[in-house]
Amino acid sequence: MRVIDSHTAGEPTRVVIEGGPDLGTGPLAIRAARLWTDHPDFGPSTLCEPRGHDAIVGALLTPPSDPSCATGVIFFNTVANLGMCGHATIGLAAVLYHMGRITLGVHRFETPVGVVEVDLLSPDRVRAKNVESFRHLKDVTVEVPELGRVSGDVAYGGNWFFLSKHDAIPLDFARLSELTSATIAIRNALERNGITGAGGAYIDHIELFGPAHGQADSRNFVLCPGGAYDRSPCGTGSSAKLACLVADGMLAPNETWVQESIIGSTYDLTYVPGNTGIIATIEGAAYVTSETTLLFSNDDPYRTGIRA
Ligand code: PYC
Repeated sequence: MRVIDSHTAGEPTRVVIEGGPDLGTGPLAIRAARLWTDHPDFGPSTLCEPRGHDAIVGALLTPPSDPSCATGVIFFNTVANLGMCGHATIGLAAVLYHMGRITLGVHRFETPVGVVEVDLLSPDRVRAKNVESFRHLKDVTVEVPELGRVSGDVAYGGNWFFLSKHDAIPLDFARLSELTSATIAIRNALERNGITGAGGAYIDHIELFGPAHGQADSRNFVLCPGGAYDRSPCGTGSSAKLACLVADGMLAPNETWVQESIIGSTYDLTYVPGNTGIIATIEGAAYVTSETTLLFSNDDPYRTGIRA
């Protein structure tokens, strides 16, 4: 299998350019579902140790159903698909440019949750226009045994998020393991209490906010599906954050919001109104880090990755 790796604001993406599974034809959302039903070992083989690690997001290229798109893409991590992925969209644009498949300028990518538009400003600087983001629930409170009462909003930015200003643990890089345990406890409590996104959607991302350490408007810590945290400010999570700010009347169209991640990297975000929510634009930098052929020996006991 041939892959090209990059990172966007510190968060890794692995684009599968050759050797991925055949998902057949049909709408991209159906093909994306087949990735785990028909090929359950593909994600862990490609991303888990010993060939990767659980923070990597995969991007499987597949033909688009919409001919105006440069490619179709299915984002996945070691445990599940992601509907959209902001950092991986930015990384994908940088990788396709590196491969000579796209030029600088505007291109469309089809994801299982809608078409996103990227503007490749330079070989490593990308502005990505996300699918529509919106707030679903405001000020939900949940009892978390390990933490007490935690309040936050439920919002969609291409994935489902619970966004909270819970400040018991400072958003410091040195507190990563406590932040990870706390956000896993919040996610479990939401599930136990039946708190979901629209239509019963599982909330698989938890996002905590606090004051920026640098010049940004805010700092975040984002737990991704599974147990990894986002090194970047999370494109879909920042879009969900903007939707909440806009719903509270705190951000005007085209005003820039700078979101800082737990490692101090930043995205510049703006929005325009959508049909019921907002269309967020995420601008950040991505760098190609390697071109690799992954090998899978039949004798290798960890052929399909090291898993719990
Ligand atoms: O940038 O949207 C994002 C993202 C989701 C999970 C990891 N990164």
